Amino acid sequence: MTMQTHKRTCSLCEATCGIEIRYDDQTGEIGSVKGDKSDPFSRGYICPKATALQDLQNDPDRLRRPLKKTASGWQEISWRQALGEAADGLKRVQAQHGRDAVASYLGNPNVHNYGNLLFGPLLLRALGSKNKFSATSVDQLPHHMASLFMFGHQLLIPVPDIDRTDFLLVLGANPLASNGSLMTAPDIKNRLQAIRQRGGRILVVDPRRTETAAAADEHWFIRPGQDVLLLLSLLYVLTHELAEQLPPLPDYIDSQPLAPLAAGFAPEVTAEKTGIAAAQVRALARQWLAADAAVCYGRMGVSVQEYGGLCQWLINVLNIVTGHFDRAGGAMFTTPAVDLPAVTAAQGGRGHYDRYRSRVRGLPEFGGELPVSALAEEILTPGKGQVRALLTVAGNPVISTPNSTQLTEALASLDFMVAVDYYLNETSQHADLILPPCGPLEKDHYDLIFNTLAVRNVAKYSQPLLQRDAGSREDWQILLALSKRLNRGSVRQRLNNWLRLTVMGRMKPAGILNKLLRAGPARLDLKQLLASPQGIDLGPLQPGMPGRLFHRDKRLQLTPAVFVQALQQARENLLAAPRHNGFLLIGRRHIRCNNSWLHNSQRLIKGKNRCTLMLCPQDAAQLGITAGARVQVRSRVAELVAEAEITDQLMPGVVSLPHGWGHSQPGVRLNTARTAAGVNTNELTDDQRVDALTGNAALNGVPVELAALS
Ligand SMILES: Nc1nc2c(c(=O)[nH]1)N[C@H]1C(S)=C(S)[C@@H](COP(=O)(O)OP(=O)(O)OC[C@H]3O[C@@H](n4cnc5c(=O)[nH]c(N)nc54)[C@H](O)[C@@H]3O)O[C@H]1N2
Ligand SMILES: Nc1nc2c(c(=O)[nH]1)N[C@H]1C(S)=C(S)[C@@H](COP(=O)(O)OP(=O)(O)OC[C@H]3O[C@@H](n4cnc5c(=O)[nH]c(N)nc54)[C@H](O)[C@@H]3O)O[C@H]1N2
Ligand code: SF4
Ligand SMILES: [Mo]
Repeated sequence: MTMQTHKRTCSLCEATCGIEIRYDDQTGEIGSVKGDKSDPFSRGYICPKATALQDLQNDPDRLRRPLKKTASGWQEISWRQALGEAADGLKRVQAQHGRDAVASYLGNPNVHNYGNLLFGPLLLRALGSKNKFSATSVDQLPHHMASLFMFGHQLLIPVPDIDRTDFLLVLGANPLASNGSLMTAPDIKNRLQAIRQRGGRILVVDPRRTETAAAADEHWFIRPGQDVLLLLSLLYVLTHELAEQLPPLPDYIDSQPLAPLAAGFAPEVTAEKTGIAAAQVRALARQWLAADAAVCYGRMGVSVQEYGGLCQWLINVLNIVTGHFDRAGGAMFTTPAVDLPAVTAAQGGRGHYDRYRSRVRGLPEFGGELPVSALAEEILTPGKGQVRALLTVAGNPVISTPNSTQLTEALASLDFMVAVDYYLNETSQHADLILPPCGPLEKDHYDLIFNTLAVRNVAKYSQPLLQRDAGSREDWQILLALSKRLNRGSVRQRLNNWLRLTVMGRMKPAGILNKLLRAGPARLDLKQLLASPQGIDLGPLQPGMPGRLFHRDKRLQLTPAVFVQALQQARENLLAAPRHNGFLLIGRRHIRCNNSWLHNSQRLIKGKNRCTLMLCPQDAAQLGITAGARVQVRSRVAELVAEAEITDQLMPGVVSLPHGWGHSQPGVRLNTARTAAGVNTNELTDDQRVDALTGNAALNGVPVELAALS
């Protein structure tokens, strides 16, 4: 036996840390997973999840062969049978009820899997259904919308240049738990500390004093869902009181006057609703203007709430009008080795909005997808165009999308369902067929998406560590095989499609990647990446305006009509007196969890219960709730019982439950009692609460009532 070292990127979250795996080259057994000090980006940092990659690889519950649901339970079947029956079932439903009768849902791990990113669109095209859904609409949809209208491409998302900023304003993000999002920045803790060490400042605005808030210079509580008012009040002060200090707008920017947009939102007006005093807002506006390099960054807390679209637009506006955009230390764009915005633009994929709407509720399409909050009603509401079958790829919407009970009911009513997933879990248990891809260490890896969102330009390719066993498939092979079987149209179209699919299949993801790298701005190729398995540093982010814009006229739209209109429509509501006097529920993440699917790892799940309902001491005292007590939590759509954790991290009137839990359902094949602990907070979240502009789910700020149980 000889122990060898394998370098790769951890693909579990957005931070893209370099890892070094020691393994036995005879048996493939893994000895250790450590941070790779030679990775130029992550410099040896890893979080506890990386070591769980081996648990995922070795997990006896991870499916190795396709499963078919039969009257006598799940049966392992061959790939040939599974792929044939999956395609036939989808075709049958479409033949009977039309193309839109088959819906698809793509989950978060697709963006960590470049094979899926390259081959997934082919399968969706083969299905040809308008009912496409994904985790985007419980996540970053508002960022895409702001980028599309302001910069001309849904994927051209500005990244906070945290390595060079002096002032970081964080709204609704907790990178110390999440390791950063739409800001790929491994070892975020040290990167944040470095801001303070060079004399800079971090201010966190969050209804909870999070791990990130505790490590910042300052933390302000804000009432959930009121960030839009904070941003408008900042804009008010900047445009009404400090206008003469604002730098002139660069001449590539089109804007209508900003002062009238912010009129009426003086900090005195917004203070009552946000809970942030007028004097604080004024001081912040002044300090912001005075800072050499400042950047405002907002994530899940401001994206998945009722005004997520307006928030992400206003964050961009704030950065741009104060001159903290497209320059070191501000909000900047990447120039990744595979220039994903450019590649997708060339294929007509800059994005679009509201070309059609969902059948039942009329929610707008974005980029060819409908908001997933509408999925259950599209299945449950009879009529022409009703969804009768579903394909999920790397997604667990039962746990991850709002009103889980309704979605469970909907999935149980489907005529046919296929899940491409590792696990027999809360979602895939409803499938007729489960098609499991190979393990995470049995495939190659390149970050197409996260290099586009990284705080430095870097490139790194990882080869498979372990050989796939002969009977397993990679995700992209499953998607390709299904696409080929679903191929249809005229003879000529079928032939063309078949040729294209065959050529792409022969190239494999790595061959396509090689082409994309060579066409990219750094003119790299796979050979160079293979020679540097620790990764290649391509330097800090570079200014690129206006050339980087994707609007054909190379102009930046600061005040796109859709946002201005949405603001006008929301104005009355925003300025109305607060209506809800009860509690508001928000979410949270923990460093040892990853959405819904790493709870089977013993090393991650051990320790005390993490799925607690956090509330502050005053609220607990008022309701007679003691630490560890069982609390009934009721929303419009459901009620559940959770264990109380009393902590002054929470502001009064706000309670927090993490998402991703609730694995105790009978049909699920996940092994331990610990895994089964916890409740599913998305039973409480409401499919009817969406951001009216984007259709994104409003998972934060859900009105709930609490009662102590004896
Ligand atoms: N209340 C509340 N709800 C939330 C959130 C919140 O903050 N609060 N966060 C939201 C966010 S940001 C997101 S991204 C979504 C996530 O929503 P989803 O993506 O639907 O859920 P995940 O838990 O990530 O489930 C991933 C699934 O993919 C499988 N899987 C993992 N890796 C692979 C792979 O390589 N190939 C295949 N085929 N399958 C794989 C797993 O077994 C699991 O079933 O949840 C959202 N839901
Ligand atoms: N360990 C771990 N890491 C992860 C994940 C995971 O599940 N576990 N998931 C990954 C995924 S898919 C994503 S998208 C990212 C998300 O990355 P983040 O956005 O950094 O993650 P969250 O912890 O959800 O942070 C949201 C913060 O918003 C706050 N908040 C809630 N409501 C409001 C509000 O109305 N206003 C304001 N200002 N704040 C509010 C919450 O208290 C919370 O601190 O994390 C990724 N990384
Ligand atoms: S932060 Fe943790 S889970 Fe995320 S990439 Fe790094 S090691 Fe992996
Ligand atoms: Mo996410």
